[in-house]
Amino acid sequence: MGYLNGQLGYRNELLATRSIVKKENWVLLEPDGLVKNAIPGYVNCDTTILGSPAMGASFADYIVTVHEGGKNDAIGGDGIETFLYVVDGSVSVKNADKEVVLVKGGYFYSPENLPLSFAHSGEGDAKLYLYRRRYDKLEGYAAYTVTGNEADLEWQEYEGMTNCYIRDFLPKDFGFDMNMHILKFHIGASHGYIETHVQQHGMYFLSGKGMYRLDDEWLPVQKGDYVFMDAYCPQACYAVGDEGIEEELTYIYSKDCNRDVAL
Ligand code: UGY
Ligand code: MN
Repeated sequence: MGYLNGQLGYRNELLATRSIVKKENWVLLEPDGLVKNAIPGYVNCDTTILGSPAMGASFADYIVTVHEGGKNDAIGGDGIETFLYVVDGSVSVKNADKEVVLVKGGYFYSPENLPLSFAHSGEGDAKLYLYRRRYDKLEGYAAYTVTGNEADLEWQEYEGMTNCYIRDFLPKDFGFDMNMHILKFHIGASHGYIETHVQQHGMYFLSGKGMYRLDDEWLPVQKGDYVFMDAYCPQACYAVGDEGIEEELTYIYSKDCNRDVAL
């Protein structure tokens, strides 16, 4: 079953997809073709696993549609850190430290020793982007619960360019072994150079359209797509579209940080 479009049965067109999987290099997943994964603990939720170790990622990423009465009472803990971002709708979220109601743009980071739970709230379905990863401990430092709404985070000019901006979700603190960010490109904006770095990314496109360079290919991407980039995958993009009509290109992405190479 095509999960996000709910389409069943034959289609009029020839079978086709924009999804491409190059394990241990990069992966592009378009929404059409994603399936529901039955995962213990999720009640009244449609859950799709996007990034995972099966493609080379050190983390797992999910899109979760939370229906009325939907919940999960325990995600993470036991060495697994969790980051939850509300793409749409509303959920209540808590761990042993904090309890909040999050709306669109809301986020919650729960450290490796604290399982997190969420439950549907408000009207209509909620849509969550969820990240889990085994925490990389560092002697003398610890991560802690962080929550808020991205609308309250400052947009910073991105690497000296005046038409692209970044928001960082987690504090600059060696207690954190990863961070989540949102990048926003006005139409026509781009990265200043093709990045090549050791960190991996899982990336979910929130709005707009772009041409993304992944290794040695340029690929069209748009709202609803998911991209995984493995270590050292060359990467950059241009935001495209008709100014005034199209939305800016924005995506939320994870990046590991603050640790030396394990040898
Ligand atoms: O932070 C980053 O590495 C980010 N600029 N990468 C990316 O957008 N592909
Ligand atoms: Mn990057």
